[in-house]
Parts: sequence; C-alpha cells; structure tokens
Amino acid sequence: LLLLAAAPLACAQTAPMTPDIAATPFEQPDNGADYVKRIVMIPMRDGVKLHTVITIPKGATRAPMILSRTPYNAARRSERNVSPHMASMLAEGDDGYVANGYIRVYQDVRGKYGSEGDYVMTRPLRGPLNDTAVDHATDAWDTIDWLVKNIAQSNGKVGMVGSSYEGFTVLMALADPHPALKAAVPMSAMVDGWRGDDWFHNGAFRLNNLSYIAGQTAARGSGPAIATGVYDDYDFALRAGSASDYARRFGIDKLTFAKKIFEHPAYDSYWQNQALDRVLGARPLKVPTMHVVGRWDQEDIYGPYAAYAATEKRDTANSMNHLVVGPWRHSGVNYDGSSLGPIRFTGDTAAEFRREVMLPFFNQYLQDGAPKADTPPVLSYRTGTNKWQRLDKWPLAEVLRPLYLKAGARLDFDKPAAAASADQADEFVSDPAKPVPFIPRPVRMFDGAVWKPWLVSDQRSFSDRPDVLTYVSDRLEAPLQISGQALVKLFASTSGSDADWVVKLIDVYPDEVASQPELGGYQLGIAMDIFRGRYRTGLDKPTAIVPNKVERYHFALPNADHVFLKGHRIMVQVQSSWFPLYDRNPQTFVPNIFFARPGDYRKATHKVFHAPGMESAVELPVVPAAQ
Ligand code: PG9
Repeated sequence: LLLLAAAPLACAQTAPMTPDIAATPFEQPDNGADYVKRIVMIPMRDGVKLHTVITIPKGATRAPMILSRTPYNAARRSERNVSPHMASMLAEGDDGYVANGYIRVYQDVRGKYGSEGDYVMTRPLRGPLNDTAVDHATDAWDTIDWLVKNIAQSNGKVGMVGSSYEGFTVLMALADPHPALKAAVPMSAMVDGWRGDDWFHNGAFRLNNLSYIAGQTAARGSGPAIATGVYDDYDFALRAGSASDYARRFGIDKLTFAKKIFEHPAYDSYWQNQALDRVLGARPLKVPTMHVVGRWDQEDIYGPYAAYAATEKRDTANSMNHLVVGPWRHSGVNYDGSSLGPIRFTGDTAAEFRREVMLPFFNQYLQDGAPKADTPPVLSYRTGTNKWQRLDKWPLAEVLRPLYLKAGARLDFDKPAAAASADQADEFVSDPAKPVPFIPRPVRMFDGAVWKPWLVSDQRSFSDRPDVLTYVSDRLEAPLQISGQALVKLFASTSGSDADWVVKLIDVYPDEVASQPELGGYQLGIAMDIFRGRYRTGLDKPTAIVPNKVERYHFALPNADHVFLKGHRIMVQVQSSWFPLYDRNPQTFVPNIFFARPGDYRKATHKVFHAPGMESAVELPVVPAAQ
C-alpha cells in the first residue's frame, strides 16, 4: 500500500504527435572524446566559402596543423570510424599526427561536397588556362591564412599532405606558398595527366577514367557508378567501341571534363601548360618537400619523379627537396605496406616510413623545438633485395646499357650480329577485335582488390600468347641492379597506319622458390608502359605511320630501383594493346582515336627488328656492382 502511494499517479506523457526532430539542435553529452571537431566555411578571396573539418586534440596548445585539400569529401575523410578517439576516427595514414598532437584539417576543394563555388577537374593555375582570380594555390593560401589566424590552439605552423588528387593539391599550394606553410609531403601526386599519370600514358587513354569522371563530375557529391550489366569489363569495353562510344552509353560524353579530354588527345598546350613539374620547376623552391610514390603505383607512376626532378634543380644545397619511393601501390603509403599481391616485404614498410621518416620530417619544421630530422635526399626501397636505401640523388645510374632483343626470343647485352634476312625481325598479328588484356580475364577493373595490386600481377598469362613477343635472358650468374628509368628503343614496322607499343621489363623468378613456392617461375613486372605510335616524332604532332616502313619508337619506362637476383632471368614482352585499361588503337590512322568508327579497327602485322642498324633494345640503367 505504502509503495503504491509513493508512486506518481501518472507520468507526464509525450504527446504522440510531438515532432521527433526538435527545433533546438540536439546536444550530445560529453562522450569523453579526446578531440573537438570544428566545421567551418572558410572564405576565399573571391567570397566563395570552403567547407573545412578541423579536428583538434582536446587540451591542445601550440599544436601544428596538417592540412589536406580533397575532392573526395572532407567529412568522410575526417571520419574513417565513428569513435571518441581521434586515432580510431581519422584515417590509418593519420596515425602519426594523432600520436604527436597535431591538429588535422581536411577541406573540400571548391565545387565539391560541402564547398561552394564551381568545380574544375584538376583546376589549372591562373595563367593561360585559367583567367579567373583563383586556383588551388590561392585557395590553399587563403585557407592557411585563416587557419593560423583563427585556430587558437595552433602554433601557426602548417604542413600539407595528401595522396593522388590530394597530392596534386599539395603541389599546387607550393606554386605560391603561404609563409606559414612550413613543410609538404605530396604522395602519388597527379602531375602530368598526359605523359604518364591518370588520364593517358604517352597518348594512350586510360578507359577507367570514364567512370572516375562520372563519379567526380556528374554531381557535387558523388556521381553515379557505371552499371555495365557485364561481369567482365573486357567484354563490355570491347562491345562498346571507341572511348567516346563507351562514354555515350552512360551520358559521360555530356560531362565537360570528358569533352575536354576528347578535344585534347595529343600533348598540346592544354596539357603542357598544366604539367605541374614544368610549372614548379620554373618557380623558386620555398618549402621543404618530400615527394612520395609507390614503386608499383598503378595511377600516378610518372608525376612524383618528374616533380622531384624538376624541383631538385632548385635545391642547390640538396637539403630541401626529397624523394621517397616505397614498395607500394598507388597511395599505398597510407595503408599496410607489408606486401603487394603475393610480393612480401620486410614488415609494414608504409607504417615504418610514416613513423620513422615522414613524421620526424614534419616535426622538424612544424613542432616547436623539435630536433632536426635525419632525412636523406632520396630514400628508396630497393626491390629484389628488399632494403631501404639512403641515397644522395636519383637516378643512380649515369649511363644506360642496351639489352638487345634478339632472334630466337633471346635477350642479352651483346649487340646482334648480322643475321639471315629471315631472322631480322619477329612478327605478330595485332587484332583490335582480340586485344591483349592487362590482367587475366575476367577483368574486374573497378574492383579495388584487383586494381590496386595489378602492376605486380604474374605476366606469365601473356608470355606465350601469339600476339605477345617474349624475349628472355639466360639465368643471371650475378645480381644485376637497375636504378633509374629504362629506355625503350624499338625498331618496328606495322602493316597498318597507326600502332601502340607496350613494353614490359620483367623479373622471372627461378623455377622454384623455397621460401614461397607460389612464386616459382613468377614473372614480376618491374617497369612497364605503353606508347601510342602516332606520337613517335612529336608528342604534340600525331602523324600516320607509313605501312611496313621500319621506324624508331623511343620512350622511357617508369623508374625502377631493382636487383634481378642471381638465378633469375630478365624478360621483355612486347605487345600492342593493354585492354581495357587503355583504349584500343584502331591501327588505321584517324584524326582522333576517341572518335574512331568500327570500320577503322583493323588487324595489322607488327614487326620488331633485331638487325644491324636496327637493333631493338631496352636500355637499362645498370648500376655497377660496387655502388
Ligand atoms: N588517381 C586519382 C586521380 C588524381 C587526379 C586526377 C584524377 C584522378 C586519385 O586517386 O585521386
């Protein structure tokens, strides 16, 4: 009875139709988070406001700031996981900043996600291609200016970091850096979209970009994914036809960046004027910079070296400009770097780099009173022997040594002697109706698990195809080190009037590998690339190939720092397509391959010569054994 009497007669009940989203903002009780998040719209000089997410460690004072500018959603980039702990919430690659008390800032670039303004893909700097008052250099400048004036917990020093597009925005900031920008680490940065980064490699277009363009430019947020309805991307792309036909199927031809690409198939002023290595090489080097790239970077394997080389000329004391190459895929520096595909390394090389090299570098310039870091001019993970190397310069090799493609599918350093005329060339039929896949079919180009490690995939599936020429050396009796860029020098002809040349420098493992049996006989790509034959006499001047005339095709392969170990063999594969990563060359010269018609795609017989005066070779950046 007593109990009953003490109970309230009736609770005040919430009326059923009370709005369930209150007019006053919800305030979460303190969840014990070790950070405070500030979300601000930072005004730029033209009045456009950029959405910026600032994560500040609780209790921070005089903390340095690390800024990334992204087209990939700053809110999401700042929150890998929902967590009260900054380390768990931020990206894996941000681990060191959290451990060292940094303030972490992500900003949406203008026109993307929460930011105002219009989006221009890889917006060129003010100049011949940009007649507005703003670019990524001014936006970075205005952002840093705001940050140092408004974030009371900061020490006024800012570093920039980012990979790929975010690496490109780091380089852009260096074009005219704010004085508070004290150190920069561009990773896997897109530098020259035509020569060898995202859009093209030596004029061959990378078809996977069509989906990227849809995802990035069909909407301010994320655009639609391409639903082909076909499991094997090879099948779909083959049926679609030219790149413009493929684009039309999904309305991508209406997106202005696709139009710009289709209007500029050659290396004209549109591409030349925005090549960031050229731009930065022409400006003073003001900010200590560490260029970082993965050895098997499947998206931007050209630019980071080019940007380093161009700016290195300005580093007269060899103390401000650094290059780091790890055994990673594109952006792999920010994830686990213990292995890539089946290739294993000496522990988590990426975490090791971030902890032992990048952080001390940032600390030196950004943390008050931090010691000088012991950063070498170049740090390179030499594959084959699998060891980090501290180097004074890159490339190491000063001369190139020709490795000749010879009759009988042989490869060696001796110049070919005069041969019977029947033996002067090897030939194959390149059929655009059956292009050589870049990875074994079914091709799942948009599946990250397939795409990310594809550059280390076993090349054995291709070495015995009738449309791939394969040359192989004897087993090496001593290790052979290459450190630099190999140069392809092909003497070749085609019965068509245009042709692509794909050349792959490969390390062939011994028949058995005791420590890892599945690597027995493995064919590991060390440096591989494609060249569109129409650009053989000038990258900006496409010209038809005279059918059956022997011509020279010279192009550089991506940088390598590799030891072909004793007992291994060196292999070179030559083929004429790499599909569907690269669009097909119709093999009939047309003004613009993007608009090739079905009848333009014709079979052709290609020949690679190894005769006196026509000695096809891959010139290797061999480093003498003592070095
Ligand atoms: N490789 C991507 C990209 C960079 C720049 C332009 C277009 C694409 C990236 O990973 O961001």
